[in-house]
Amino acid sequence: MSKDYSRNFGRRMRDAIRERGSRVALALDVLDEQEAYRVLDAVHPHLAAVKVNYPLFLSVGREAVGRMIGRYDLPFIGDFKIADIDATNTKICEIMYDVGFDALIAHSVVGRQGALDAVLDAAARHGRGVILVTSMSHPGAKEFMPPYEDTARFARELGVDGVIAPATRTEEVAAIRRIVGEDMLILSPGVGPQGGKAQETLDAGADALIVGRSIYCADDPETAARRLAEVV
Ligand code: OMP
Repeated sequence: MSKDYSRNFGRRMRDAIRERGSRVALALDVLDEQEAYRVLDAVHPHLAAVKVNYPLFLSVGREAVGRMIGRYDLPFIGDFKIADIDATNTKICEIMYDVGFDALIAHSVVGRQGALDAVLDAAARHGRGVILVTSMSHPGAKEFMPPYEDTARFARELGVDGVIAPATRTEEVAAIRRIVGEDMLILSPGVGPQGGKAQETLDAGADALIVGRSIYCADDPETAARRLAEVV
C-alpha cells in the first residue's frame, strides 16, 4: 500500500479523524508481532492513528514495524521521545522516517540549537511530521520539566505539527490549546489507567486521545476501541 506523504501531517491526521470518525490513536505497546496484529486487525476501523513506542519496536525490530505500517491505511506515529544532540537525532530520524513513520515525537527540553534543528530538518527532507512533548501525563512531570506554557510557546515558534498534552490534567490541555492556536494538533495520552477521562480531554481541546492499555488489555479490544471512538 503506498501512502501519501505530500500533505502535512496535521492535515493528514485531521483527515483521518474526519474520514474515520474516530479521535483515537492506539498506543500499541505490546511485545510481540502476533499480538500486535491481533489487536490491530480487531481495532483498526475505529482508529485515527497508531503510535509505536520502544516496547514494540525493540521487541520486533524495524523490518517488522515497517511491514506493519504498510499494511494499514492509517497514520503511524513513532514515539521515541527524541532528546539527543543533532548528529544522533539525525540518525534516529533518518532510520525512523525510512521505516515509514508519518511523524515522530521529540522532547522539547533539549532545545532547538544543536538538537531539535536536526529533527525539523529531517522531517522537512522526508515530508513528514514532528510532534513535541509540551507536558507529560505522569505526576513526576511536575518535578523537573519546564512550565508547559513555555514548551507550548516553543512548539508554536518551531512550527511543529503537533504537541503532546496530558489527559490527566485537562486544564493544561485547555491552556496549551490557547497558546498553540487552532491549527496545531494536540494529542493527549493518559486516559484510562493513568486517570484521564476521554470526554473531558476532548472537551478541553485535544484533537485525539492516545490510548494503550484500555484497548489492548481489554477482554474485547474491538468493543473498547469502538466505545472510545464514539466519544467526540
Ligand atoms: P496507556 O496509559 O496504556 O493508555 O498508554 C499511554 C501511552 O502514551 C504510552 O505509549 C505512553 O508512552 C504514552 N505517553 C504517556 O503516557 N504520557 C505522556 O506524557 C506522553 C506519552 C506519549 O508521548 O505518547
